[in-house]
Amino acid sequence: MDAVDPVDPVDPVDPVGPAGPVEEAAPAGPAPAAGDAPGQDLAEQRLVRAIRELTPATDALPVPSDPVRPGSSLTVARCLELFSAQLSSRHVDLAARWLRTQGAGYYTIGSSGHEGNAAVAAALRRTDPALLHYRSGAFYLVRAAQSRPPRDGVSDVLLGLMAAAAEPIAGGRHKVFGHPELHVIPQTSTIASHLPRAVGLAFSIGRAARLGLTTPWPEDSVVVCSFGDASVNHSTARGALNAAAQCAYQRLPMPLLFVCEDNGLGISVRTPPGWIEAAASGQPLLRYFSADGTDLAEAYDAAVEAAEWTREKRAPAFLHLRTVRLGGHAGTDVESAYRTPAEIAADAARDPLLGTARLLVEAGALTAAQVLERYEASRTRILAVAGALAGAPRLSTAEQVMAPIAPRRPGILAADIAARSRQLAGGQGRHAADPLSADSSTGPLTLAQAINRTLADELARRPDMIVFGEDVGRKGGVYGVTRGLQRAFGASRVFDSPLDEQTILGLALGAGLAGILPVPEIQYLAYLHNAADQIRGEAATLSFFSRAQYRNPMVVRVAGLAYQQGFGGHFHNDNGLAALRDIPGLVVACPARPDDAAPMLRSCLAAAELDGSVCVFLEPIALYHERDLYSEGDNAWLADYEPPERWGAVHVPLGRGRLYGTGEDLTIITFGNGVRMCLRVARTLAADGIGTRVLDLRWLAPLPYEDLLRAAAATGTVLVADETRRTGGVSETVITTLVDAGFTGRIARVASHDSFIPLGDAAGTVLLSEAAIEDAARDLLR
Ligand SMILES: Cc1ncc(C[n+]2csc(CCOP(=O)(O)OP(=O)(O)O)c2C)c(N)n1
Ligand SMILES: [Mg+2]
Repeated sequence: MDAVDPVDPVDPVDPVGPAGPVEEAAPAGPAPAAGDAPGQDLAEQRLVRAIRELTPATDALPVPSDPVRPGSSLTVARCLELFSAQLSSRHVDLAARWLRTQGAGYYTIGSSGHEGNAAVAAALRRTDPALLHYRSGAFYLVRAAQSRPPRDGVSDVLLGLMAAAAEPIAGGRHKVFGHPELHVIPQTSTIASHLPRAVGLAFSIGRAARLGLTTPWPEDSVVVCSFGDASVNHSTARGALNAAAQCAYQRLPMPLLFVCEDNGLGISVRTPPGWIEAAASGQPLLRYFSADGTDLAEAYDAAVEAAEWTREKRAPAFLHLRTVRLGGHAGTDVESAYRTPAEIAADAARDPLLGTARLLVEAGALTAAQVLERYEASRTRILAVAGALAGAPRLSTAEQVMAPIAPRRPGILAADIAARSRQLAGGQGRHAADPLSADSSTGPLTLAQAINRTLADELARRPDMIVFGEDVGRKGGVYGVTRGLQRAFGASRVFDSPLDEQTILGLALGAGLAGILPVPEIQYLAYLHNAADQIRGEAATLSFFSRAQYRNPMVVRVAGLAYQQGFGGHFHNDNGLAALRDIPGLVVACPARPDDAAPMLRSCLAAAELDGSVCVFLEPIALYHERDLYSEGDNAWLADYEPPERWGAVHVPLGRGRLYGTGEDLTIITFGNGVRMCLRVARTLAADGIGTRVLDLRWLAPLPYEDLLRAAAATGTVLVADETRRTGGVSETVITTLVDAGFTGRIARVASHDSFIPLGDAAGTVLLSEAAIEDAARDLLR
């Protein structure tokens, strides 16, 4: 991470899991020495001089309910309240830089110049979910003050930039704005990555109501989502704006207020003047509002109008707040390297604090001297709080840091599945229009049919579950895996999404927050990479950065892996899993056969719902419709669908493998397509008197650690047969796991080549083959 990233590197120094005890967190951070408090720098001196020169426009004293300026809906009383938050936000920024010099703070990206966002908070309800920009200090402080009872938002922010364990949302893991009671959902450093989630949340509030589900938010809520001007150019942002507009086009509720805080810069790069307006205005489906964000009255009026419009129309709006950035991008960024003194001075003259001071002085609500008194009183208060908190304990052990990554409760999952099994066996909850009962409930199923059947049964049991993606609705999936589900469960629960993987996953992210259990489909593994950050940076980190106060339950179904008989080329046969396997806490399931797919999918859904797990359910395309194992027509790759009363008995816990055979000579460890290949090789070897046992990992994360060690120890000779690539593939981890555990037997591996997969039969030249597995097995035993 570079020095200018919105989140300065946080020293992994100390504590808590969800609501963990702060007292246990040790050691305290350095406390600044008394008398170290900073003086006014040149920019502050300039501000103070400008405030001193302000004069009243009237001799009359206003009453609190008067407009602070004729024609504005911002009253004097409200303006005074918001000014207080603006002052606090500014002094928190100054304190952050001071704490940094004292070695007590780690984060100096401030909100200075953006304090106009106080008006946005004031224009919204305190229960409207907010996904905020990293310059949202004033917004956060206003929200905190609106809370019942009011919170001291200043302490929250200061604790955050100190990486203190007592910070209420991330607990010292990150500097974010967030708090469940304030309905502020924490965001990552990745600019624009929260916009798809915001779209998903705005969509899901309406969808949940339609499904009769309760969410943490009132049905008439508006979701607010803020970001910078440079971020508008990001394809993630453009995709989200497009998805919101497309919803509006279809008259689907999309109560989403996009707020662009346009300071004209992305670190050092100028946004072309007028670009944001050109890019965002004039779109009939995205109502554009604009205001000078340095003028609190104007910003408030525009924010009220935009929020009311969005709330009433249930349609998206874009509020363009023209702001300034005072100071460098972060404390470490020297802006004089890329801005002229005149540019810097021009922005200083538009300081929002000066703007609000002018409003109040001109209205006769405060004198210039009183403004300065408040300014200094705010400084004194914030520095006192900062000084008092500077010694706060930090995270100090890996266990403390990692506690919220992926809470798992296998016992509770198993009990839930058993209970559901009883419930369905008793005839409750099974959907009357079971889509498969006609054609496949009587005979053995393929992998695709088993997944379809399980989705049907789970949709019937879980009214909060939705299934969506490209082509999953009317067509029933490119491979027919969701066939019949829309007909059976309706288009509110099983539906086609726009062709944008970031939107699909963003929808899942928002739906999960709203209390829905989302099962998105990514049509091909190659196209997950197109949107991987929505899983990697968003879904998987939310629990970590919120001490598990927010979670992202989801089961992402991904069709993937190779061996589609001469079809498709690389993008339909992608075998790259490294980008998933290294994500902390992510569950990666890879069922090879129908009788594993059903219980594994049930386990993933239960884990998502009960533990908030983020699960990727990787479905080997080439096995979807496979029927045979050893010979044509043997139907040995089909399996009966277990009736509900057996679900408890056949439950597959996360991270448990499946062992085939009892051979004493060789253990082959594999997964996915490899399972079928290895079972065939095992039969060939058996004909030569070689006894083999085959372990199907089934779960690529978490790996079936115990099963793996046991299977390896049973023969002392291990071949890893890995259809993913030799570099970065699954076999690297399996072998390392064995070595780390002290396995001293013989080990070898066969994997696919470090190649992309070509079209047609040439694919076979780079993919793991049965022949390669057999050769490696014989070599190993030679
Ligand atoms: C996807 C991504 N790329 C790059 C960065 C590094 N970065 C952090 S902030 C920033 C500029 C953002 O500018 P803008 O959106 O205008 O917000 P501002 O800081 O000006 O308020 C960049 C490039 C990032 N955080 N995320
Ligand atoms: Mg900017």
